[in-house]
Amino acid sequence: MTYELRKKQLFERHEELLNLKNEPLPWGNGIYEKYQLPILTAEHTPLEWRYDFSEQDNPYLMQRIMMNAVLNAGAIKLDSRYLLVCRVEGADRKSFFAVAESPNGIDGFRFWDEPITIPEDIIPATNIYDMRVTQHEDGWIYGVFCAERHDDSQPGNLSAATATAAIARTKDLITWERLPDLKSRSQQRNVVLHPEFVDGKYAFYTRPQDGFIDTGSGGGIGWALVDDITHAEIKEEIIINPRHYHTIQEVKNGEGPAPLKTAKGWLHLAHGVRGTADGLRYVLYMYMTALDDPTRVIAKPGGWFLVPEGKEYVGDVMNVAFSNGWILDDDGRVLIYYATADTRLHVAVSSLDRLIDYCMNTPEDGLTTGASVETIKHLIRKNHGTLK
Ligand code: M1P
Repeated sequence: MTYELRKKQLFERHEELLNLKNEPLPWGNGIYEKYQLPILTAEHTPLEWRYDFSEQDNPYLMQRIMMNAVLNAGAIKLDSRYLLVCRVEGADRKSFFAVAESPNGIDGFRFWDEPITIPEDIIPATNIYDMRVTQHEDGWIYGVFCAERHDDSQPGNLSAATATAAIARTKDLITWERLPDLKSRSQQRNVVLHPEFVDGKYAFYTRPQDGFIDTGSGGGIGWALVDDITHAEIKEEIIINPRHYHTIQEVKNGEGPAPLKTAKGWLHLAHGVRGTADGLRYVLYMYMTALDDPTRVIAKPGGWFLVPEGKEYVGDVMNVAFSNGWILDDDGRVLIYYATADTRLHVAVSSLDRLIDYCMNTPEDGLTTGASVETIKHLIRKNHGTLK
């Protein structure tokens, strides 16, 4: 096959992939609909990012730069455009951010021509990932993400790393202004900016952790107020959504996207992690907090909300569902963007009404088998009309 013919076929196949229609899967759980196809994978990244299309320089038409995964995306609807700030991971294990745009939020996602350039902080990061995008009432769009650096206090340990919450802001997702990293006594990952001022201050959902992986004494999802976002520093931090023994969030948890404001309260999506004989299991769960006090939990549906199923289970990091982006659409639909197995990105569609109903009416985790059995029996007797 000639170079030109192979190149033509490469573009045709890529175009076919980008144009695939995505259909909802039948027989969901009533809470949301998952879709048949992932919305973005490494194969969706532009061919120009991967191939050198000079026949002279690349006569074998090899991929010069390979892509490994597209995952954990921040999300925003801007001027009727559904935009995802994706974490793209190259074959070299470095993650970077790139915007993918779709006309409907469900399919037809295409990456913008070039990845985002995020300016460095004073100490450059080795890796950056998992941006939460917050359209703040101060007029800026903020991206809060994890900046990972080698932990130089352990020079003999090549795997020792630190996690810090990094902050950048933009008006158009093209040009980004980097602000200094969030100062905190502990390491931080999964930090999210609340969209409104609280007591005139910027408010962050935090996730204090003792080490790069272990949350250790970090008790769960935290909350901190910050006076000046251009020199953000956590002085006081409280835990608003704690971890708990023998739950889906026993080992760790973390806020997902910025919460959605509803008439009934702030709607939160988060991930919970538990240990298994086969490693960690990451699932999504929800909770709600009061409108007048976003630190006060008012609804705590028990158990997981969304887990990796079927093919979703398999990939680079098995048994992981993770979300840091959702869009509340004008018609009340909620588009939940979630990644599975740290490999690919999907959408699940619900609505504000359904998610509020789910949060308000799903029984809480009673924290023991006995309590769970009573909860199930209550439902059975209600259905049988034998409730006393
Ligand atoms: O591998 C699963 C996830 O692990 C981390 O999340 P957490 O900090 O809660 O353990 C993150 O690195 C995330 O990107 C990843 O998907």
